[in-house]
Amino acid sequence: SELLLSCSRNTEQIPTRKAGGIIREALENEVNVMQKSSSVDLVTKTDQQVEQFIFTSIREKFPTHSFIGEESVAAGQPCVLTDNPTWIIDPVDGTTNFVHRFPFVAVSIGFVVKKEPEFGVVYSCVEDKMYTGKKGKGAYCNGLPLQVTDQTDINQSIITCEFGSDRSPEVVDKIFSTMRKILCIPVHGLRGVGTAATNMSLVASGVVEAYFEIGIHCWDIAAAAVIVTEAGGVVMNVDGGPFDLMSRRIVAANNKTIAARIVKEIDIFPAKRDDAP
Ligand code: LIP
Repeated sequence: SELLLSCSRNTEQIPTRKAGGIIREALENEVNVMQKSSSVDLVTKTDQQVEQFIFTSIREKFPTHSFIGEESVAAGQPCVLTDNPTWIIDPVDGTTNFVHRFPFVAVSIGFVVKKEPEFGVVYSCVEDKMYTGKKGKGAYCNGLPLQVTDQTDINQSIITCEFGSDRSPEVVDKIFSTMRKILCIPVHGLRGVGTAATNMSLVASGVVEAYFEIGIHCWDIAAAAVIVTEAGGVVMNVDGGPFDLMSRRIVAANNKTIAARIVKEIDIFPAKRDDAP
Protein backbone atom coordinates (compact mmCIF):
# COMPACT_ATOMS: atom_id res chain seq x y z
CA SER A 1 0.00 0.00 0.00
CA GLU A 2 0.99 3.66 -0.32
CA LEU A 3 1.58 3.88 3.41
CA LEU A 4 3.97 0.94 3.34
CA LEU A 5 5.79 2.40 0.36
CA SER A 6 6.23 5.64 2.23
CA CYS A 7 7.43 3.60 5.22
CA SER A 8 10.43 2.45 3.22
CA ARG A 9 11.41 6.04 2.48
CA ASN A 10 10.39 7.52 5.77
CA THR A 11 11.09 5.07 8.55
CA GLU A 12 9.53 7.45 11.10
CA GLN A 13 6.15 6.02 10.00
CA ILE A 14 6.90 2.80 11.81
CA PRO A 15 8.19 3.06 15.34
CA THR A 16 11.68 1.61 14.81
CA ARG A 17 13.67 4.67 15.76
CA LYS A 18 11.65 5.29 18.91
CA ALA A 19 12.06 1.62 19.85
CA GLY A 20 15.84 2.03 19.44
CA GLY A 21 15.66 5.08 21.71
CA ILE A 22 14.04 2.99 24.45
CA ILE A 23 16.87 0.44 24.12
CA ARG A 24 19.61 3.09 24.24
CA GLU A 25 18.04 4.65 27.32
CA ALA A 26 17.89 1.26 29.07
CA LEU A 27 21.57 0.68 28.21
CA GLU A 28 22.42 3.90 30.01
CA ASN A 29 20.24 3.10 33.00
CA GLU A 30 19.15 -0.35 34.09
CA VAL A 31 19.20 -3.70 32.28
CA ASN A 32 16.75 -6.06 33.94
CA VAL A 33 17.63 -9.67 33.05
CA MET A 34 15.55 -12.86 33.23
CA GLN A 35 16.15 -16.35 31.85
CA LYS A 36 14.00 -17.98 29.16
CA SER A 37 14.62 -21.61 28.11
CA SER A 38 18.06 -21.82 29.78
CA SER A 39 20.72 -19.79 31.57
CA VAL A 40 22.09 -18.62 28.20
CA ASP A 41 18.70 -17.77 26.67
CA LEU A 42 17.97 -14.34 28.10
CA VAL A 43 15.17 -11.84 28.05
CA THR A 44 14.90 -8.41 29.66
CA LYS A 45 12.13 -6.01 30.68
CA THR A 46 13.25 -3.91 27.70
CA ASP A 47 12.55 -6.73 25.17
CA GLN A 48 8.99 -6.95 26.50
CA GLN A 49 8.47 -3.21 26.76
CA VAL A 50 9.79 -2.53 23.24
CA GLU A 51 7.71 -5.33 21.71
CA GLN A 52 4.54 -4.00 23.34
CA PHE A 53 5.37 -0.50 22.13
CA ILE A 54 5.91 -1.67 18.52
CA PHE A 55 2.79 -3.88 18.50
CA THR A 56 0.58 -1.11 19.84
CA SER A 57 1.89 1.51 17.42
CA ILE A 58 1.58 -0.72 14.34
CA ARG A 59 -1.79 -2.18 15.34
CA GLU A 60 -3.24 1.35 15.52
CA LYS A 61 -2.42 1.82 11.81
CA PHE A 62 -3.08 -1.75 10.61
CA PRO A 63 -5.75 -3.30 12.83
CA THR A 64 -6.43 -6.28 10.53
CA HIS A 65 -2.81 -7.39 10.22
CA SER A 66 -1.27 -10.33 12.11
CA PHE A 67 1.73 -10.19 14.43
CA ILE A 68 4.51 -12.57 15.41
CA GLY A 69 6.86 -11.27 18.07
CA GLU A 70 9.69 -12.98 19.92
CA GLU A 71 8.39 -12.14 23.37
CA SER A 72 4.71 -12.79 22.58
CA VAL A 73 5.66 -16.25 21.33
CA ALA A 74 7.74 -16.78 24.49
CA ALA A 75 4.61 -15.81 26.45
CA GLY A 76 2.60 -18.54 24.68
CA GLN A 77 1.17 -16.81 21.59
CA PRO A 78 1.13 -19.06 18.47
CA CYS A 79 3.94 -18.73 15.96
CA VAL A 80 2.02 -19.46 12.77
CA LEU A 81 2.51 -17.69 9.48
CA THR A 82 -0.69 -17.37 7.43
CA ASP A 83 -1.30 -15.56 4.12
CA ASN A 84 -2.59 -12.55 6.06
CA PRO A 85 -0.23 -9.54 6.07
CA THR A 86 2.00 -10.21 9.08
CA TRP A 87 4.50 -8.12 11.04
CA ILE A 88 7.37 -10.21 12.40
CA ILE A 89 9.18 -8.44 15.20
CA ASP A 90 12.32 -8.89 17.24
CA PRO A 91 12.32 -5.98 19.69
CA VAL A 92 15.92 -6.60 20.76
CA ASP A 93 17.99 -8.75 18.40
CA GLY A 94 21.16 -9.42 20.32
CA THR A 95 19.68 -9.67 23.80
CA THR A 96 22.89 -11.17 25.18
CA ASN A 97 24.82 -8.23 23.72
CA PHE A 98 22.29 -5.88 25.29
CA VAL A 99 22.67 -7.52 28.72
CA HIS A 100 26.46 -7.21 28.53
CA ARG A 101 26.41 -3.84 26.77
CA PHE A 102 28.32 -5.37 23.84
CA PRO A 103 27.57 -2.58 21.40
CA PHE A 104 25.52 -4.33 18.67
CA VAL A 105 21.80 -4.45 19.31
CA ALA A 106 19.09 -4.18 16.67
CA VAL A 107 15.37 -3.67 16.43
CA SER A 108 14.06 -5.87 13.62
CA ILE A 109 10.66 -5.35 12.00
CA GLY A 110 9.73 -7.46 8.99
CA PHE A 111 6.52 -7.36 6.98
CA VAL A 112 5.41 -10.51 5.18
CA VAL A 113 2.48 -10.95 2.78
CA LYS A 114 1.34 -14.39 1.60
CA LYS A 115 4.40 -15.77 3.45
CA GLU A 116 6.76 -13.68 1.28
CA PRO A 117 8.96 -11.03 2.95
CA GLU A 118 7.91 -7.64 1.50
CA PHE A 119 9.55 -5.04 3.60
CA GLY A 120 12.08 -4.90 6.44
CA VAL A 121 13.65 -2.43 8.81
CA VAL A 122 16.67 -3.23 10.98
CA TYR A 123 17.77 -0.46 13.31
CA SER A 124 21.22 -1.06 14.76
CA CYS A 125 20.50 1.38 17.52
CA VAL A 126 23.89 1.78 19.23
CA GLU A 127 25.53 2.57 15.88
CA ASP A 128 22.44 4.57 14.83
CA LYS A 129 22.24 2.73 11.50
CA MET A 130 18.77 2.39 9.98
CA TYR A 131 18.71 -0.37 7.35
CA THR A 132 15.62 -0.66 5.16
CA GLY A 133 14.61 -2.84 2.25
CA LYS A 134 11.43 -3.10 0.23
CA LYS A 135 10.76 -5.73 -2.44
CA GLY A 136 11.56 -4.23 -5.86
CA LYS A 137 12.61 -0.89 -4.36
CA GLY A 138 16.17 -1.46 -3.15
CA ALA A 139 17.89 -1.44 0.22
CA TYR A 140 19.27 1.53 2.12
CA CYS A 141 21.26 2.42 5.21
CA ASN A 142 20.51 5.86 6.63
CA GLY A 143 19.11 6.74 3.21
CA LEU A 144 22.15 5.61 1.16
CA PRO A 145 21.73 2.67 -1.26
CA LEU A 146 23.22 -0.69 -0.26
CA GLN A 147 24.98 -3.15 -2.57
CA VAL A 148 26.53 -6.52 -1.76
CA THR A 149 30.13 -7.17 -2.88
CA ASP A 150 30.78 -8.78 -6.28
CA GLN A 151 33.30 -11.24 -4.79
CA THR A 152 32.95 -14.79 -6.13
CA ASP A 153 36.17 -16.21 -4.66
CA ILE A 154 35.52 -17.73 -1.24
CA ASN A 155 39.26 -17.44 -0.47
CA GLN A 156 38.93 -13.67 -0.63
CA SER A 157 35.82 -13.57 1.54
CA ILE A 158 34.89 -12.80 5.11
CA ILE A 159 31.98 -14.75 6.59
CA THR A 160 29.78 -14.14 9.64
CA CYS A 161 28.19 -16.79 11.86
CA GLU A 162 27.09 -17.27 15.47
CA PHE A 163 27.19 -19.86 18.23
CA GLY A 164 23.47 -19.46 19.04
CA SER A 165 22.07 -20.40 22.43
CA ASP A 166 22.00 -24.22 22.30
CA ARG A 167 24.80 -25.50 24.52
CA SER A 168 24.25 -29.22 24.04
CA PRO A 169 27.70 -30.66 23.24
CA GLU A 170 26.48 -32.39 20.02
CA VAL A 171 25.17 -29.12 18.62
CA VAL A 172 28.25 -27.15 19.72
CA ASP A 173 30.46 -29.82 18.05
CA LYS A 174 28.58 -29.42 14.74
CA ILE A 175 28.86 -25.64 14.91
CA PHE A 176 32.60 -25.81 15.60
CA SER A 177 33.13 -28.40 12.89
CA THR A 178 31.37 -26.19 10.33
CA MET A 179 33.32 -23.13 11.44
CA ARG A 180 36.59 -25.07 11.29
CA LYS A 181 35.87 -26.29 7.73
CA ILE A 182 34.91 -22.84 6.51
CA LEU A 183 37.89 -21.18 8.20
CA CYS A 184 40.26 -23.74 6.64
CA ILE A 185 38.95 -23.36 3.06
CA PRO A 186 40.64 -20.85 3.84
CA VAL A 187 38.59 -17.66 4.06
CA HIS A 188 39.96 -14.26 5.06
CA GLY A 189 38.07 -14.37 8.34
CA LEU A 190 35.08 -15.50 10.39
CA ARG A 191 33.18 -12.89 12.38
CA GLY A 192 29.89 -12.46 14.20
CA VAL A 193 28.53 -9.43 16.03
CA GLY A 194 25.92 -11.30 18.09
CA THR A 195 22.81 -10.36 16.14
CA ALA A 196 21.54 -12.14 13.06
CA ALA A 197 19.84 -9.01 11.75
CA THR A 198 23.05 -7.00 11.95
CA ASN A 199 25.21 -9.79 10.48
CA MET A 200 22.81 -9.90 7.53
CA SER A 201 22.81 -6.12 7.21
CA LEU A 202 26.61 -6.35 6.94
CA VAL A 203 26.16 -8.73 3.99
CA ALA A 204 23.79 -6.19 2.39
CA SER A 205 26.30 -3.40 3.05
CA GLY A 206 29.09 -5.19 1.18
CA VAL A 207 31.19 -5.47 4.37
CA VAL A 208 31.12 -9.27 4.58
CA GLU A 209 30.26 -11.82 1.88
CA ALA A 210 27.95 -14.11 3.84
CA TYR A 211 26.22 -15.12 7.05
CA PHE A 212 24.88 -18.54 8.01
CA GLU A 213 23.19 -20.00 11.07
CA ILE A 214 21.00 -22.88 12.22
CA GLY A 215 18.76 -22.14 15.22
CA ILE A 216 17.77 -18.55 14.54
CA HIS A 217 14.05 -17.71 14.55
CA CYS A 218 11.83 -16.01 11.98
CA TRP A 219 11.94 -12.72 13.92
CA ASP A 220 15.77 -12.62 13.72
CA ILE A 221 15.81 -12.80 9.90
CA ALA A 222 12.44 -11.68 8.43
CA ALA A 223 13.41 -8.02 8.04
CA ALA A 224 17.04 -8.51 7.04
CA ALA A 225 16.14 -11.13 4.38
CA VAL A 226 14.54 -8.39 2.26
CA ILE A 227 17.43 -6.03 2.93
CA VAL A 228 19.93 -8.66 1.67
CA THR A 229 17.99 -9.56 -1.48
CA GLU A 230 17.26 -5.93 -2.30
CA ALA A 231 20.99 -5.17 -1.97
CA GLY A 232 21.55 -7.80 -4.71
CA GLY A 233 22.25 -10.79 -2.45
CA VAL A 234 20.63 -14.19 -2.01
CA VAL A 235 19.03 -16.06 0.89
CA MET A 236 18.65 -19.83 0.95
CA ASN A 237 18.37 -22.83 3.23
CA VAL A 238 21.56 -24.35 4.70
CA ASP A 239 21.10 -27.36 2.38
CA GLY A 240 20.99 -25.10 -0.67
CA GLY A 241 17.21 -25.39 -0.99
CA PRO A 242 14.82 -22.43 -1.09
CA PHE A 243 14.73 -19.98 1.79
CA ASP A 244 12.12 -20.93 4.37
CA LEU A 245 11.41 -18.25 6.97
CA MET A 246 10.10 -20.70 9.57
CA SER A 247 12.80 -23.37 9.15
CA ARG A 248 15.33 -21.80 11.58
CA ARG A 249 18.06 -22.16 8.94
CA ILE A 250 19.63 -19.57 6.73
CA VAL A 251 22.50 -18.78 4.42
CA ALA A 252 22.54 -15.14 3.31
CA ALA A 253 25.23 -14.23 0.81
CA ASN A 254 26.33 -11.71 -1.77
CA ASN A 255 25.74 -14.24 -4.58
CA LYS A 256 24.91 -17.88 -5.34
CA THR A 257 28.54 -18.89 -5.85
CA ILE A 258 29.60 -17.91 -2.34
CA ALA A 259 26.37 -19.31 -0.83
CA ALA A 260 26.85 -22.67 -2.58
CA ARG A 261 30.45 -22.91 -1.37
CA ILE A 262 29.33 -22.37 2.24
CA VAL A 263 26.44 -24.83 1.89
CA LYS A 264 29.02 -27.51 1.00
CA GLU A 265 30.66 -27.15 4.43
CA ILE A 266 27.66 -26.87 6.76
CA ASP A 267 27.08 -29.75 9.18
CA ILE A 268 23.33 -29.66 9.54
CA PHE A 269 21.73 -30.40 12.90
CA PRO A 270 18.01 -30.49 13.69
CA ALA A 271 16.21 -27.40 15.01
CA LYS A 272 12.47 -27.57 15.65
CA ARG A 273 10.65 -25.35 13.13
CA ASP A 274 9.17 -22.11 14.41
CA ASP A 275 5.73 -23.22 13.22
CA ALA A 276 5.96 -26.77 14.60
CA PRO A 277 2.90 -27.57 16.73
C1 LIP B 1 19.85 -14.04 18.64
C2 LIP B 1 20.41 -13.93 17.23
C3 LIP B 1 21.83 -14.44 17.26
C4 LIP B 1 21.72 -15.92 17.42
C5 LIP B 1 20.97 -16.29 18.68
C6 LIP B 1 19.68 -15.52 18.87
P1 LIP B 1 17.98 -12.71 20.11
O1 LIP B 1 18.60 -13.37 18.74
O2 LIP B 1 20.32 -12.77 16.59
O3 LIP B 1 22.50 -14.20 16.05
O4 LIP B 1 22.98 -16.52 17.43
O5 LIP B 1 20.67 -17.66 18.60
O6 LIP B 1 18.63 -16.03 18.09
O7 LIP B 1 17.58 -13.89 20.95
O8 LIP B 1 19.04 -11.90 20.76
O9 LIP B 1 16.82 -11.94 19.63
